[in-house]
Parts: sequence; structure tokens; C-alpha cells
Amino acid sequence: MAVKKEEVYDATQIQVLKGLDAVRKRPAMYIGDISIRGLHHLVYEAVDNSIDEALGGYCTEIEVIMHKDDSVSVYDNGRGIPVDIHKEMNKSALEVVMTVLHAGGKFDKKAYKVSGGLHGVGISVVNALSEWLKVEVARDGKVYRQEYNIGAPVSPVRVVGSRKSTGTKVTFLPDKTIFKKNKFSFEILSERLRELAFLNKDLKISITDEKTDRNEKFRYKGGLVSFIEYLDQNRETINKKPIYFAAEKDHISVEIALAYNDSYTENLYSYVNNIHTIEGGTHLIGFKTALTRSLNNFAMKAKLLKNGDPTLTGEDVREGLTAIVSIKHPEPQFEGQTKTKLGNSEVRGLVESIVNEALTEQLEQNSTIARKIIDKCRSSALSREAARKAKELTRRKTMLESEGLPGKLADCSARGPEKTEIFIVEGDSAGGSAKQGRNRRFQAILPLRGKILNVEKARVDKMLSNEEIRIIVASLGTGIGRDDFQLDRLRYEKIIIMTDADVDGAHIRTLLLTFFFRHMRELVEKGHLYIAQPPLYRVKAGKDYAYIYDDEELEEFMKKNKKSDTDKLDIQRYKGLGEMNPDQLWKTTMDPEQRTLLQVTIEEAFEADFIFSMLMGDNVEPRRKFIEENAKYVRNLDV
Ligand code: 0RA
Repeated sequence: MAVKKEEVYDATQIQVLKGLDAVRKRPAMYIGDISIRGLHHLVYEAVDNSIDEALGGYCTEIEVIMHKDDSVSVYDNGRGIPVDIHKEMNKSALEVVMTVLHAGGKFDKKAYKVSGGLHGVGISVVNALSEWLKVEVARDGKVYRQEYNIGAPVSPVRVVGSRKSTGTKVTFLPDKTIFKKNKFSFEILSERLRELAFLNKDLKISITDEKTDRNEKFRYKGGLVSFIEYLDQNRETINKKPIYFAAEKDHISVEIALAYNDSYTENLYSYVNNIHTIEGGTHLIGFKTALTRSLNNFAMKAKLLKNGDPTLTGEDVREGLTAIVSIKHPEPQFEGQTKTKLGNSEVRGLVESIVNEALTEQLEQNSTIARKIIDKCRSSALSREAARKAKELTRRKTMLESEGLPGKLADCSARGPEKTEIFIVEGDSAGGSAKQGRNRRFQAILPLRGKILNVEKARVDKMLSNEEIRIIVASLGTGIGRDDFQLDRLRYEKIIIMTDADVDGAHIRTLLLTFFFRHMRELVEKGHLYIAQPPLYRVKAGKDYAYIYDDEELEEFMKKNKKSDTDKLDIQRYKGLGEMNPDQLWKTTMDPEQRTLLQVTIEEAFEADFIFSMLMGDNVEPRRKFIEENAKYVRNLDV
């Protein structure tokens, strides 16, 4: 018997090692990428396990702690991962969960599971990608512990103490040989944790950074209603109390909150099993269809639309709308480029009927607010007509001017989009350097002066009357707006935003990202948008210059050069692009052979859009405070 057990152990052990090895060979397949995003994904993965425990009703509190040695702990007061011996594997269930790919689900029929490659890869993936990991489980009055190195146990599961309460605590240090950066960001983590707290009503989530003693505690009794209030905190709302409804059918739960405000933008966020479905999907389509239908029906019935008024279109009823659609589904099918689009066809009709019924009921019960909302939609419909006319005018104008491109554009000589680039540059002086430094065969330069229009508060018609926006649109050649934008007319392969590394630069970049996200989204989705990475410092070391792109790199450089060179390092901090001469700008930022470009993903553009709506609210004070508090973060947007 003993021999047989050994054999079983060996065979499964080999499988385990193979599995972990696969993760280490291709980490991106499991966590998306190995950039700072992938690094943070490790924490989300651990937190997701705790959230699942909370969704089952077993856990009320989750704690994330960033330690001084750059490791992170995720603690929850759930039931604790089971520790009894797993028969097939002949070892503790805890060890199996921690070391076998996708083992988690086998022990626990979860209310829902998250599949599709975004989250839900299992805590064993975190283990495999960690230099070390420790897990502590409090269960049955005891505390159990096991430790691992790059995913492999270094000890059996041991009892290390006793405790009445139950829970799980996982602490890990991401493997530096796998991740490009190994420092977690308090801002990035707390933003996601806050979102999770909104999405999971009443769940307590806290985060502490032991390096800085920063701490945040999230707990929202209002759930999605609190989320809407948070998103609209700087906007003038039409219904102060967001409309909320929830229903469950066929094991699919649907939760929706919405409010209207006096802006002209649409802020529609959708989630499936707590995952932000940036590309939307069937739940969102169902919501949109029902929203349009219910509002039209209500307006007709209540005689709020006059004879001759146009029917309200989808765009009309979503102008100035902030809404969250959050569903929980036992078997979600994720599709799309970033696997953030829900594909399940049954969801569409389900959401549609829930919204039709619940929204109609609420409109009928609150006729004052319903009237205000319809009023707002009606005025959107009327100005839609005006917008259409303005757009046509611009289109005609652009056609007339199409031979003569905007005067400010220094175009490249190559034609056609292949291998060509346009740099959108902040300020005329940097524009001048860029024009001199560029390779004019394939690089075009468009200097922007001043701020582009606040697109938050402007409808498309007004936006097109803004000089800077028109110049951008005309230079790109694509047209603008949901109906007129045509990607195949794009005149350049890469659109590169090049701004100063200061708060103003970050602001302009955020504005531009938001503009592209809202009005030329396909361009972002198809990967045409980039952010240039100018250096932050030039350091003179001996005879040579080195260009340094962030503070971490500077620290490392100083450490390295202190040993060999006691001379004082001559450090020049670049504040603006204009401080570089054309040659330096070319070498450090524009030359395809030497530069690094950040490709903007739809997620980053979404983040920018979110921050932008904060920055552009009506009140000056929160905006000032936000910029002050987040100056660093805004710069870090592009990590
Ligand atoms: C499977 C079964 C049970 C708990 C868990 C998994 C569990 C996993 C994690 C991961 C992080 N925190 C967690 N908390 C619980 C419970 C089985 C039982 O007690 O009946």
C-alpha cells in the first residue's frame, strides 16, 4: 500500500510541476501580460477568491496589506480553504488548491464561476509566479500553514496555532525574474478594491500600505446606488436619488442603477461577475434596448412627447446618463479582443424584460422625476437634429479643404497609412523641436496650442466648432462621431500623443485619450493610439549621457554609478519637451529604433475617461483637490 501511495504522489507531483512550469513559461497566457498590469492582476486573483467566499455569504471582510518588502497579503474571514486530505491526490486539499491549476472549483460548487481567461485562473497561478508564498488557514479551531517557492511546497501543511475564528490569509512576493516591475501601486489597487466594494454591497474591504501608512476602508451599504453617487459627485444630477432595481432569474442575477445629469455624455458601465465588461455585450444591449423602449412608451402614454416630436433614439436617452449594469452569471461566455464582451445570448432578453418592467414601474411611481428625465431626452432629440446639420456642414467644409490640410500640420511625405506616424505635440516650441528632429518621410507633426475643448460639456456640434478638435479630425482624415467615423480613411498608422511630463501634460493627455475614447473608439480598439515616452532625466556620467525614463530607474542608476564613480552625478530634469533640442528629442523619444512607445489599450482609455469626468465636473474645488492629490497618479496613467 505504501508503495502505491508513493507512486500516486509521484505521478501527481510531476503533473503539478508541469502545470506550474507552463504558467512560468507563458505567464501572459494566464494573467494577460507581465507589465505592471499583470503584477496587479496577481492581487486581483487572490481577492477574487475571497470575493467568491463573500458571494456565498461566508465572508464579510477582506483586507489587503502592502508590506515593506513589496510582498502583499490578502486576508478574508471566510470559511478557510479546506485542509483535509484530498483522496485522489493523497495530499491536503489546501496544497492542491495552491499548486494545481484550476483546482479551486473542484472543492466548492460556486454560485458562479468566472471563466474566459481574465480572472478565475486560480490562486495556483499566483503561487507559480511568486518568488515565495505563504498561506495561513484558520479552520476547526486551528491555524494551518504552508509555504512555497515559485509554486512548489517547501513544507507540508502544518498546524501552527489555534484560533476560534475562520479565515484565509495569502501572502506572496511576485517573482522579479518574471515581472518587469515589482512595486505595487496603492492607487491602482485601491481603485479596483473600491470598485469591488461598490459591486458587492456591504462587503468591507480595506487596504493598507505599510511603507507609507496609507489606509483606505471601503464599505458601501448602497452598493450600485453608492457607485452612481460617487461617479456623479461632481455633476449636477436630475434625479438626486439614483433609480435602482434588481432581479434574479434562471440563476442569473441582474442589478442596475442609473441617474441622469446635466452633462451631454454617456457614462455606462457594465459588469459580469465583478469583471468590467469594457466591450459590453448582451447584458448591455438588453439594457439599452429596454431603456429606449421604456422611456418612449412612458413618454407617449403620459403625453410628454408632442405631435411632431421625433421619437427618442438610443443616443437621446443616454445623453447625460450614468448607469451601472451588473450581472452575475454561472457560465459567462467572454468574447472580443480583450475578452471583456459578454456573449451569452439568453442574457439579452432577460435583462430587457427586467428593465422594461422595473423601469416602467418606477417611472410611473415618480412622475415628477420621470417628467424631468423625458424633458432632458426630448431636448437631446431636438439638438440631435441641429448636430446632424452641423456635422454635414463640417463634412462639406472638410471636403472642400481636403486638398489643403490644416496649416499647422507638418505632414510627412509618404502617403497612405502604412508605416506612417503623426505626433500630436503639446505646445508650439516642442512642436518646433519635433519638426526639426523628425524623419519627415514618415513622421508628421501636429502641434496643439492650449487646451482642447472640454468635451464633457459639449455636444458633437459644439465640439466640431472647436479649432483644435477640427484640426485633429481633419489631419487624421477619419471624420468623427458614431455615424461618420471611418477607420479606413485614417491617414496614419500610428497616432502618437507626445506631452510634457508634468501635471499640465498629463491633463492634456487625459483630455486627448478621452476624446479618442469617446469619439473615435475604434481607433483605440484597433491599436492605433500610442503615448510617447520622453525621458524624465538626462544624467551625465563620465563622458557619456544617459537618458532616464522614471524615478525608479534613476534610483537604480545612482546606486550603480556610486560604486564605480564617486564624482557627483550631473542630473538634469526635463520639465518639458521643449527643453530638449531636436536631436535629443529624436534620439530619446521619436526614433523607432530607440524609443519606447506605450500602446493605449481600451482599458487605459476608459480609465482616462473616468478620471476626466472627475476633472471636468462643475465644481472647481474637487477638481483642484483631485489634481493635487493625484498628480502622481495622473502621470502614472500610462504605466
Ligand atoms: C473551497 C471550499 C471551501 C472554502 C474555500 C474553497 C475557500 C477558498 C478561498 C480562497 C481564499 N479564501 C478562501 N476561502 C474559502 C469551504 C468548504 C467548507 O468549509 O465546506
